[in-house]
Amino acid sequence: FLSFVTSNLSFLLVCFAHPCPADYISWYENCYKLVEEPATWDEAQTACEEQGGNLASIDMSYDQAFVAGVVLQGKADAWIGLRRKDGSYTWTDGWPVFFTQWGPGEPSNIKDEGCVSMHASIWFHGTWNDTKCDQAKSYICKISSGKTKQC
Ligand SMILES: [Ca+2]
Repeated sequence: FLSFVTSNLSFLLVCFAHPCPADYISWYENCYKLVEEPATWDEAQTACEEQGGNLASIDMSYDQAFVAGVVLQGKADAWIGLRRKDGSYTWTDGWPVFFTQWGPGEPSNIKDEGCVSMHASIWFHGTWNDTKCDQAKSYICKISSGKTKQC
């Protein structure tokens, strides 16, 4: 019985102390991770779902600054969870599209360019571009706290 209590106690302590999975970065209520292994937008969304999350939604300007600056760090253009369907954009996690950070001239809304990536280049400051979904890119997963698998 004592070992049962002890093991469950340590489980709880781990969850309170580290609300995000090990390789995720904690930011307010959410956990973010840059995956540098290139994938198509669909593959990336599936991979994020398998970890209990979605491709990252960007809900507000300070989330944008954090994701562009701390998570992406100018490493490579990366998919986020925004996609155009039937002419309008939706986040894969169902969050309403209140905030956007399109780059100059974006979204270009060219046919077949319905998936959105964040620019890594410092010249674009993490702004967004709608581009072809079947391109292989790095991607950013997001898990909302309380939805992590281990806790
Ligand atoms: Ca574009």
